[in-house]
Amino acid sequence: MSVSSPSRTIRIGSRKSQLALVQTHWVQAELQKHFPEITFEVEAISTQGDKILDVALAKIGDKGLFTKELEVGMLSRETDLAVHSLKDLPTNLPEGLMLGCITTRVNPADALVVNSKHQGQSLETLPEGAVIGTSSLRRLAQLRHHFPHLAFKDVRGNVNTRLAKLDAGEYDGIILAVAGLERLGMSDRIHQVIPPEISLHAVGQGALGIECREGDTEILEVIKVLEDIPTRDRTLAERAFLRELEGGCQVPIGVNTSIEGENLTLIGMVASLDGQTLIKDQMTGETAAAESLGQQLAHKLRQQGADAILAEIFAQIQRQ
Ligand code: DPM
Repeated sequence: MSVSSPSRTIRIGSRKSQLALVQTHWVQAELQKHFPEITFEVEAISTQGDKILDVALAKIGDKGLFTKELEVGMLSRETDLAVHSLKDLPTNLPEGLMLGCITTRVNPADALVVNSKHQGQSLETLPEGAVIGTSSLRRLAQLRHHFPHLAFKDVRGNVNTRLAKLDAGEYDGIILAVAGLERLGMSDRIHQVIPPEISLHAVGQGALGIECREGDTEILEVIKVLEDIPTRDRTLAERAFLRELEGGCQVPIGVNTSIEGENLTLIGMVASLDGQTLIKDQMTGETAAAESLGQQLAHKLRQQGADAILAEIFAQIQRQ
């Protein structure tokens, strides 16, 4: 059936969390604007990551925890595409599926949200032993490196659950992505936007990735209208860097990218969980060779000891 066929329905798979649904409904509305003759339907699907809430994310460690059920839906043709936070989409996709489109990135930084008793404080000024909630090894390692006076505790659940735990006093502060809070209309909870000098963001953070069946030219033609080329170049470099370091979604690897004219600069870091060792470097190259730039930076960090850090972390997680 052609794109212009009047009876065409395209089905979009989404996770059930509020944030996932906000993101998917945005994609649905944008596509609907471009293709008024097509019907776009959203199918909300529970993923493993939404169900297992009592085990630390790093321990589960499974790549694709938040994406697998959505992928099965596409392969069985119940859905035609899936909308993901790009940072939750593994760098290697199952056979038969592809990353068909990357949308415009919003602010990719991390944010500190504090319990009301700490209004006026920042990461620097929070008292000794203040408890910061995060399940991200990347955030943990970088914040430990810069703020050894703080204590860290795992926090799980969706954004609303985490905020409720913070407000109930279980934590003095929690770290969340600026992008998620903004999309949920909760920008007022952002207490401090953490600069890249302190916390390099996760690969793909702040962008959406639309996954579809490989070679599904009809769907590719539709979703292409949402593609943002600078974001695509930046995140392809970031994803190549992560892929080359063999990192799953739960490793202390952070990045930052910027584009100036034809040039793309990629900053990358790998840190040990105690924050003691932090390897960070950067490279600049042509945007046209974004993926190769990511691979080269990964090799550069390897030469500086990144492999040993990642091997040690993997062993530590297995022992837990
Ligand atoms: C991934 C991580 C986290 C999510 C790890 C990381 C955060 C887990 C945590 C790969 N996925 O960032 O180092 O802090 O406990 C996630 C969020 C968003 C997408 C929430 C968040 C929203 C931002 C976006 C969970 N996935 O990071 O606060 O769409 O980029």
